[in-house]
Amino acid sequence: MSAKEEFIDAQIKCDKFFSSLEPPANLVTDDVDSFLRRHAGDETPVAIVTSGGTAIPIERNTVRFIENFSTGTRGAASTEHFLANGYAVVFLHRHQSIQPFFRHVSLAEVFDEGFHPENVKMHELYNEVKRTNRLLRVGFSTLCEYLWHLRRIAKSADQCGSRALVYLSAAVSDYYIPFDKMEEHKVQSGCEALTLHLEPVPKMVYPLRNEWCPKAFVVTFKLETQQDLLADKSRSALLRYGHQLVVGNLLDTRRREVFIYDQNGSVRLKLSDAEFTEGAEIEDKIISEVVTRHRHFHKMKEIIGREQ
Ligand code: PAZ
Repeated sequence: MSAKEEFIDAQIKCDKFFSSLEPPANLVTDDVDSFLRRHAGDETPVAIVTSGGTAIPIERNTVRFIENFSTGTRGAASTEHFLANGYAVVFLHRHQSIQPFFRHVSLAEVFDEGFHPENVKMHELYNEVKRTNRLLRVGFSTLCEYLWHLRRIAKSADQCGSRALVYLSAAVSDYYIPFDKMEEHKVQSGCEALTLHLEPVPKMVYPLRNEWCPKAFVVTFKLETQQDLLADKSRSALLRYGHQLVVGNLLDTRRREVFIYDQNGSVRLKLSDAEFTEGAEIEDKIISEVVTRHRHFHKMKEIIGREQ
C-alpha cells in the first residue's frame, strides 16, 4: 500500500471506529474548551499528556478486561516538568494510575508531619498551579473512553495552534474486540480453551496530525523489549505519521534511558548512576529536550506565519 493509500485507509477505519461506538457518558466538553480557550487567550503553551494503560472489555456486560501495562509514572512525572516549565496541562490518565504531585506525598505527611523537605518545592509548584488553574485532569479506563476523550481534547487544542503539544505516553492497546463482535454476557468458563478474536486498533495519529490538531507539536512513544527493534520501529513511526518526535524506550531500562528520534537523527538521554541514586528522574531530561524543540517549532511557525 502506498503512503497515500495507507493514510486514506486509516482515516476510513478511524471514522468507522468512532461511528461504531457510543461516546462515554462522561465525555469531556465545556471544561476542556474553557480551560484551553483561557490558556490560548493568555498565550500559555499547552501540553496534552496521556498516561497509563487502556483496558479492553471482553464482554458488553463487562466482567473481564485485557489490560495494557503501564503505571502512569512517565505521564505523571512529565506533567510536573511541563508545569514547572510554564505549560498548562490536560492530563488524560487511566483512573487510579500514578498522579502528578500526589505520587510524592505519603499520608503521614498530609495528616501528621508536614511535608518532607524534598517535597516542599513540589508543594509550592502545586499551589502555584492550582492558583493559576494550569492543570486539568481527565480520567479513562477503556480504550474507547481514551480515544473519544483524546479526539475531543485534541480538536479543542487546535485553538492553541502551534503552542499546543501532544505527548502520547499512554500505553494504548494495539488490538481490541469491536462492539458488534463482543459477547453480550459473561463468557462462561468450563471450556478447555478460550479463543478471542481481536482486531487492530486504527492508527489514530493520522487523524490527530491531519484533522484534529494539525498545527500542534506531536510526540509519540515507542516501547519495545528488544533493543534491536527500537530504532527501526521509532523511525518508521516518524516516516509514517510525519510528526515531530518519537521517544523510544525499553521496558527494563525505561526509568534510566530513552532515545529521542526526529526527522534528522536521534539523541540518547541517560541518567548516570549517581543521578539515579540521588533520585533524579529521566523525565526531567526528556521534558527539557521536548520543550526546547517545541519552543523552536512554535517560533518558526510564527515567523512563517508573519511572512505569509
Ligand atoms: O507508565 P510507565 O511509567 O510505567 O511506563 C511508561 C511507558 C513505557 C508506558 C511509556 O514510556 C511508553 O513507552 N508509552 C508508549 C507505549 C507503547 O508503545 O504503546
